[in-house]
Amino acid sequence: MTFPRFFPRPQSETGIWGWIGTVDHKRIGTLYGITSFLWFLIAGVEALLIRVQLASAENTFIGPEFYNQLFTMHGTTMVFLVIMPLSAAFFNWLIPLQIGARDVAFPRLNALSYWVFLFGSLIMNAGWLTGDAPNGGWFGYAPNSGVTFNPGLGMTYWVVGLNILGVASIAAGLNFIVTIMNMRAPGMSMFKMPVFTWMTLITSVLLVLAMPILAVAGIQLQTDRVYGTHFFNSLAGGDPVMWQHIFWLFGHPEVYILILPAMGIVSEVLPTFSRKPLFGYPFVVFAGIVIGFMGWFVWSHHMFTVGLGPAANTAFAMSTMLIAVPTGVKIFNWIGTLWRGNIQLNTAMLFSISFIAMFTIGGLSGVMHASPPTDSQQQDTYFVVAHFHYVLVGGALLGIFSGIYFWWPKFTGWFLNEKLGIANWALMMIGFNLQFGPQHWLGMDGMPRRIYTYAENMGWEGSNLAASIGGFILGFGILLFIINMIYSRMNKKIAPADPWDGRTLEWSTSSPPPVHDFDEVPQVKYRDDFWFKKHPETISEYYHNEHDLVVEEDAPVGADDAEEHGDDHGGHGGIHLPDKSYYPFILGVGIAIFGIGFLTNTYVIAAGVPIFIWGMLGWSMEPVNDPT
Ligand code: HEM
Ligand SMILES: [Cu+2]
Repeated sequence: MTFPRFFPRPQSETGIWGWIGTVDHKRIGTLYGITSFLWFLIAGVEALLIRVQLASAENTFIGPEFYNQLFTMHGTTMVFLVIMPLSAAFFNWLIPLQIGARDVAFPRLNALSYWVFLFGSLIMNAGWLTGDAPNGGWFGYAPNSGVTFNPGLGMTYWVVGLNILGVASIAAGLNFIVTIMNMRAPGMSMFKMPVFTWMTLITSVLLVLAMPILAVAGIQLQTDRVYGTHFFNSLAGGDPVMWQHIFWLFGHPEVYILILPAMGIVSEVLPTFSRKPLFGYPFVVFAGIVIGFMGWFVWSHHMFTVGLGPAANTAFAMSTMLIAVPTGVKIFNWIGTLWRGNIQLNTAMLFSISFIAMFTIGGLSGVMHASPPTDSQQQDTYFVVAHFHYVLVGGALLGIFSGIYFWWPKFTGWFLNEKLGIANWALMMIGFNLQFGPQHWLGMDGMPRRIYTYAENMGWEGSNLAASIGGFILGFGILLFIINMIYSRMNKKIAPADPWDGRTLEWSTSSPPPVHDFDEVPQVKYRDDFWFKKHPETISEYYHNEHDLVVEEDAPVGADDAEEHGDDHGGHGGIHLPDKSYYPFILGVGIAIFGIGFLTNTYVIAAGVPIFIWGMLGWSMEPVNDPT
């Protein structure tokens, strides 16, 4: 059975329609990267506006209304539209390349994830255009986020956008789980996978389990706001504290969704530029799994001051302190990797080493507020702001920048400039520490979060001014990165396939890789297979155990094995590649219109439905490859 086609299937590689119809994981990765970088700049400007306002006491540059919108959208954007999709850009680009596959398991679903992410992000930000941007904080606490205290469309943009973004994340998570489980090159057993692939797998499992929880809270809030239900209204028998439980039950696994990809990145960069394998690979992997598991049992450390009682607080304090153990294990393994390594300090490496240091500071302040009495002093102060910026900027973002400098030559075929890179790194590090270091003291001194100004006699001006100057230095660091991209593109220094003497399979194919990634499906024998094949003399040094050398019999066979399929649809001589498709885009448009309906009226919801069904039916009846 076929579904009538209203226009021909996309063929062209280039032009706007080539991008809209693409199902190539590398191009989708690029789309994710560009889109989230643009959101990064917008959220950065929001942050700088906040810093201008707080630079001096009793400043009147920004009023309280606008200030609420700024910190809400800064946080929401950085979490959902920057760190998560930048990580997704790396998943997309790297996972098939690292496991020796030709694409992800479900290429069209992958395209759908991107389009849904794009539309969700636009809906969430649409409030800026109507002057009605979301203003209830990135955690959207009830009852502040309900219509009673927050009329207007602001938080409706937020919750509708969030619900749509959740669809993208769940689809992407499923896609990468299936890809990693089923599409690894022959010989690549689980414990021969690169660590970045492992961390992507764990992150994907967390996404699939955590995003539906957020969706529960999100749908409840959405119906509260749009249809007048009372999930979080205590007067009508609802419960505002329930929002906090559901949100943080999602929210804490979410922080690991944000950090695990960066941990995967530094676990690739550090060994490469220390010229030795990752120290304690199984420990790093198991620590990741343990973090992914224990992350589910700590959520109420965000609620120590809610009044859940001593039993609950004790339990969550213990679980929170425990989760620092696997985190510490990883830190020791990274340091162990550097130990006696033949260290090459380039931009990627500097970012990775800084990641270890900054993330450790953030982890330590985390353990401090793992103690409820301590936290009762720190909760809702700038101390917590300092904590999560050390883990998110000092951790996740530095890791991502390390990855950008490391894999840029692979993605583009040319290098980023090293001198500009090091200046970029130095400015970011100085600015970052100047901005967030003093916030520890401000928090200890009692400065609350989310206040738009403070009195002169509080003694907070010096630290706030320092933080604001730091913010601008950090901003200049980012500006240098942009200059670096432009400069390096204009003065192209061409990159070979394997510029860093890399360890994993992505370095075995050309830079940038061909559409079909690998001319021949790689055969894997070792962990860090590519490196050991280049340096066979080092094998005996690291593989003492005969068993490690045996290729496992039941190792999965690449699903795209050319000989098995032997078809020629992609035109690459026996290499199987899926054809392009418009349906993911159409389905994405349907979902977006459906969502916009909740912000406008029921007719718009109804208008979204047929487009949605059209996309779904067309997609399901469209063969992966048209018969030629
Ligand atoms: C050693 C591991 C960690 C521990 C023990 C820890 C502990 C905590 C605790 C107890 C809080 C609540 C503080 C309060 O509101 O009073 C908190 C807040 C927070 N943590 Fe961590 N944390 C750790 C690692 C991380 C990581 C890796 C991330 C993200 C990458 C992260 C992100 C956050 C965020 C975003 C908040 C604030 C949420 C908000 O109120 O807006 N933490 N952390
Ligand atoms: Cu937490």
